[in-house]
Amino acid sequence: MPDAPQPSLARFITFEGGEGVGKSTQVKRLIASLNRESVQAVRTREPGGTPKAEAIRSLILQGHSESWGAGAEAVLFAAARLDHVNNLITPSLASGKWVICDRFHDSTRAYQGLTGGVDDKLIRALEELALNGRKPDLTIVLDMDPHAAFERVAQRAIEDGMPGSVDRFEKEDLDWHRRLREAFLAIAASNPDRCVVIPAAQAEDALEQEIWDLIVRRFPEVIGHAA
Ligand code: Z5A
Repeated sequence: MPDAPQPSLARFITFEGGEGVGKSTQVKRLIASLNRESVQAVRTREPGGTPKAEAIRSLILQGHSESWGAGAEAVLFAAARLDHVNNLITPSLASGKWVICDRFHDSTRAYQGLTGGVDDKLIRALEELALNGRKPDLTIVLDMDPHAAFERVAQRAIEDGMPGSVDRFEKEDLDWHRRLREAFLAIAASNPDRCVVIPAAQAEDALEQEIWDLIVRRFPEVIGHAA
């Protein structure tokens, strides 16, 4: 009799947190670390990741949907997510590739739900629809004071030659961003098996090492050098 197919060891990891906490930087570094261990990994982001989801990203981040309200935007994020899950995340995991995603469903809960005031029933219904049974194996919540994170974002804009350029979420005031930070911490506290909060106000190398140590602890079976 042929051997039964082995379950894929590919993992789905999401990064969450406020603006400028270093998610994109650490997503790239984690992919490089996994590749060094001969683990194939796909880097993706939300909103986005597939052509249709990227089209929804442009609509939202350029502010065209702002006047529709947080509820309608939550639906748009979920529509983008459904396409992303079905056409990129699930097929990648099925083919044995890890998926590392810069933001996922916790961002809808934090931004549109807990901070934006969208009813929890709608948030839960959208999660059920868009995730299609697919939950992250691990969510890393990068946490730091939003004021310090803003300084990073402002510095990046200067380095990119676009001082003062902000997208529509970055325009919210500091108090709003403080509530957003609390929202991510509350989500992590409610999902202790899935979420790990890591202080992000540390040097990039130190943060990368802390994240890698966590990955090796969580998934020793798939990291070549782990005991
Ligand atoms: N959104 C939503 O409302 N609902 C949803 O369901 C989803 C999203 C999925 C996406 O924008 C927006 O959509 C987002 C939430 C909303 N709101 N905003 N804005 P985005 O993807 O463009 O924005 P972002 O996710 O906040 O990304 P970001 O601003 O680029 O932040 P980041 O990825 O966390 O940080 P970074 O790009 O890695 O680093 C920022 C700068 O700091 C950069 O110059 C780095 O070189 C520097 N950096 C990074 N790490 C360090 C350390 N450790 N020390 C010093 N400097 C550092």
